[in-house]
Amino acid sequence: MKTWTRSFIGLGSNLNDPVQQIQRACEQLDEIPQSKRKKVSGFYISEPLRNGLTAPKPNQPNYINAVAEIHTQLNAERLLDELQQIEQQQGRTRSHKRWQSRTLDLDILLFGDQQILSERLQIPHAEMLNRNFVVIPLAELTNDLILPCGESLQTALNKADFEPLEVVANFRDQIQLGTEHISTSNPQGRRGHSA
Ligand code: A4P
Ligand code: MG
Repeated sequence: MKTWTRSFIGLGSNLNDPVQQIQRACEQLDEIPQSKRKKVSGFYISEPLRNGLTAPKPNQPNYINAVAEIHTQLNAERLLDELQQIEQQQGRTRSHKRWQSRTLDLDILLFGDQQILSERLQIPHAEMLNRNFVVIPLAELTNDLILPCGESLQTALNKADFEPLEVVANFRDQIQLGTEHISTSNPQGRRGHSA
């Protein structure tokens, strides 16, 4: 029997009705084979990242960011394929320019307790602990997470002293987890698709 991995996905959008884009993307996460969406954070509004401390604020709209927890039997590269397909379906275009506005960006933040560095993937996501729009929604979903580096998410959050963020919407059709207990690296999905 294949094992289940708990993964956290970062969602971001700043084009074409971002709240709607994130809502749709969360619904699409449910369609990924051999996977099950479990929880979605609130939808937070955040200013576009500056490319360096002294750089001016980029001339682009604010972002909506959220984090979703999914459990999957796929490996990380297959999961990335599925996420990129969802980005494409929602009109994501890519240019050579870094950090361009986008209808949808889906990043794998964490994949169980795995540390991956390949041509296509860096997990944990390289910048996640520096970004309030990642750490704050992630902490909303799980308060006892130990990162693959051995540090707790709570410690990382306390150290960073982030600017607070405002929740502007919530995911409709939130799944309640109840008292189910799941370990970080090898969770048992409640109703995963069969392999
Ligand atoms: N890739 C490597 N690791 C991963 C991973 N863990 N998850 C590779 C997903 N992809 C990963 O990504 C480029 C390549 O990264 C992929 O082909 C994949 O193989 P991309 O989505 O095409 O490009 P990108 O997202 O523009 O690049 P980058 O540098 O990853 O940007 P970020 O870090 O995603 O930042 N401001 C706010 N407020 N909120 C935001 O969400 N996002 C960005 C983009 C900038 N400013 C923002 C936000
Ligand atoms: Mg990306």
